[in-house]
Order: sequence, then C-alpha cells, then structure tokens
Amino acid sequence: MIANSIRAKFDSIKAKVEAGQRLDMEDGLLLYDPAIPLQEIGQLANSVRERMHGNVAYYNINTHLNPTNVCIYRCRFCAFRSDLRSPKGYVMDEQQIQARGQEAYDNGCTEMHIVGGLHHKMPYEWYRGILAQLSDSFPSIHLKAWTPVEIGWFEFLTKRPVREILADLREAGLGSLPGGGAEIFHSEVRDQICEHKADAHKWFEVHREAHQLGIRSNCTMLYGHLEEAFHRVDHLLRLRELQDATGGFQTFIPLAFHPENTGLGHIKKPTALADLRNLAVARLMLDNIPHIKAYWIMLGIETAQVALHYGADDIDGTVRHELIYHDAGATTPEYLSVDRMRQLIEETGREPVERDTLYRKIIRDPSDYRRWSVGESIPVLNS
Ligand code: V47
Repeated sequence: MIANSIRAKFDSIKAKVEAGQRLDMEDGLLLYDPAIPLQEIGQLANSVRERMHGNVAYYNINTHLNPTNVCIYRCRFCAFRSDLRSPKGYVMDEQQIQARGQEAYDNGCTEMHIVGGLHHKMPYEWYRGILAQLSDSFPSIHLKAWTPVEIGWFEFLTKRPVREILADLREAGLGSLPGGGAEIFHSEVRDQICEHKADAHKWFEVHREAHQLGIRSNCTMLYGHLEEAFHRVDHLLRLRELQDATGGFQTFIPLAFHPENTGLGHIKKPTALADLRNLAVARLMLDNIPHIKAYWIMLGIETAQVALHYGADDIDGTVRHELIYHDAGATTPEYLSVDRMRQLIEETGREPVERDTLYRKIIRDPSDYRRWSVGESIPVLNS
C-alpha cells in the first residue's frame, strides 16, 4: 500500500507529465522512492516514449575500437584500464586499426565507437591519426570518438583550446562524441570514484563547445556505486540544462555499474528493477533529449527488451569488440547478428528501425547489405 501523501505526490507528477510539464528535483527524488511501484513509473515513462516515438525501436550496426587500454588514471570503477608496464597493456598499431576498419566495413557497420585510455607516451597526433586513417580508408563509417576525458587530455598535451581541438578532430574525421566520462557529476561522488580526471565543468565545456560547432553528442550516467538518488537527479538536471541551451544531445544512456575486477568490487551489481527504474526516471526527467538507450551489452538482453516498454526507444547496436563491460564481468554475448537484433525487438511488439549515429533511417541495398543509403532524419513525434 502506498501512503496517501506519496500517492498524492505521484498523482501530481502524472498530471504534470500528461500536461507536458517539466519535472523538478523533488519529483525526481519521489520517482526514485521505492514506495512508488516500478510498474507505475514504467507505465508513465512508456506513455512519454510512445508519444515521442510511437511503436518504433531503433538499433544500429556498429563496432567498438579501443586503441589502447593504457591509462594514466585509475578510476575506481574501471576494469578496462592498464598500467603502462603491465602485461595486460596494449597499444594498437596502424595495421590492427586498418583491420578493424575493414572488418567493420565488411560487416556493414555504419558506426565505429572509439574510446580508450590516456596513454602516458602517445602524442595527440596518434589519437588524431586514428580518425584520419579510418576516415580516409572507410569514409562511409561514422566515427563516434573520444570523450571529454580524452579531449581534456589533448588540451593538456597540445596546449590548444577545446574548440580548436574539436575542429581539428572533425577535420580528421570525427563525426560525433560518445556519452562516456560523465559518471556522476556531483563532486561528493566524483571525488571518490575518479577525483583526478575531467570534472563536471570540463565535461560540460567539451559538450557545449561540440554542440556549438554543430557536432552532436550523447550523454550517460554511471549508477549503482556510491551515489544516492539526489546525485542521480542532480546529474539528470545538469544534462537537461545544457540541452536547453544547445539542443546537441541525441541520446541518454544510463550505465549500470559492473563491479568485477574494479576497485569497487565489494559493491553488488544493480538489479534489473533498478536498471528499469533508472531508464524510466531518465525518460521522465529528460523531456528535451530525444532518445533513451537501453544498452543491451550492459543490461543483458532480456532487461533491454523489457526496457523498450519502460521508456527506452533504442537498444544500441550489433556491437563487436566491447571491452569496458566485458572486462568488468558482463556476460552478454560479444555481438548480435542483425537478424537476432531485429527479432529481439519484434518479440517485444516493437517495430525495429535501423538508424545511423545521427538518427537518420538507413536503407540497405537488398542485394548487398554492405551498401546502404541514408534516409531522412527520424522525427520525434511529440515531446
Ligand atoms: O564512461 C566504465 C562506464 C563508460 C564501468 O555514447 C563502466 O552511444 C559500468 O560511455 N561498470 C563508457 N560502467 C561507455 C559509454 C557508452 C556505452 C554505450 C554507448 C555509448 C554512446 C556510450 O562506461 C564510461 C563509464 O561511465 N564504465 N567502467 C564498469 N565497471
């Protein structure tokens, strides 16, 4: 039984959502209150999701590339990183990167998601060169690359301003920025999990500059570690504020903490119920970000399927070579075939639509799936 006072507050949130009004910090905290049944929040988030996207669920054909795992930082939540001299450490050479690009092309990928460590010895030109090499050889593949953590490192290496670096990377082939490095913005938590790396101010500066240059980006939130509901709502409100100013975010991806092999290994992985609540709360709070992604690699396939009825409209891509989650104990497959991806979406009653990174419809040549054309931008129906 929900207490009458909580029921009344939830009813007022429902009324606001139905009227298209914005939710505030107090509303967000209530949505995270376990007294409100998940199903009710899910239903409300689903109504917004269907208002915006109808019955469609998006996916793309993509691959990951992590050119090095060697990193100067030691974020407590990260199982992927390596010390410079550790046997685990690697740095890819040009041939390996070329082979990855070729594999992506041969598999009909429209996107490469490129992130990695901040290597002690590799210069800015090495990072830039990866984009230049791939975009010269495979110009049809969109390069979604480098987070504000890397861009901040490039700023340190080159002593050039963020805007100039972004413009230079775009010239080399950068298409958009992925959502990583956001973790939890609030310093009460950030200082405990990654106090050394790009702070919230730098993260927002990079995305703001990118948006002002016309470079689109994604955003994330890492939950299920040391943060509390207040820090999560604060995080969402900060993202919403930048989006009001620039409109450059495309997708929000809540990321569940995976504890294995990390400095926070004593913490339990969030439950599927917590995952679904985070997706639903995000859909309700982020009224100005068009897409909410249920990243199947991180959620598991079944939860990602359910998520398509809890606020999410996208389940990311076919994915290959994902390391960040698999190093931290994810047991999801390494990749999904396109047929399987479409089937998983259809099983939920949704209609699968292939998109590119910028949410334009992809039209495949039926005689050769590696050939495609880009259709129109997919409209958000009614936010
Ligand atoms: O920034 C690192 C997180 C992020 C762990 O833009 C961890 O489309 C859980 O940003 N457990 C990188 N999370 C992944 C990312 C992403 C993923 C999918 C799509 C997009 C997109 C972006 O992963 C990091 C960090 O927040 N992370 N280690 C871990 N042990």
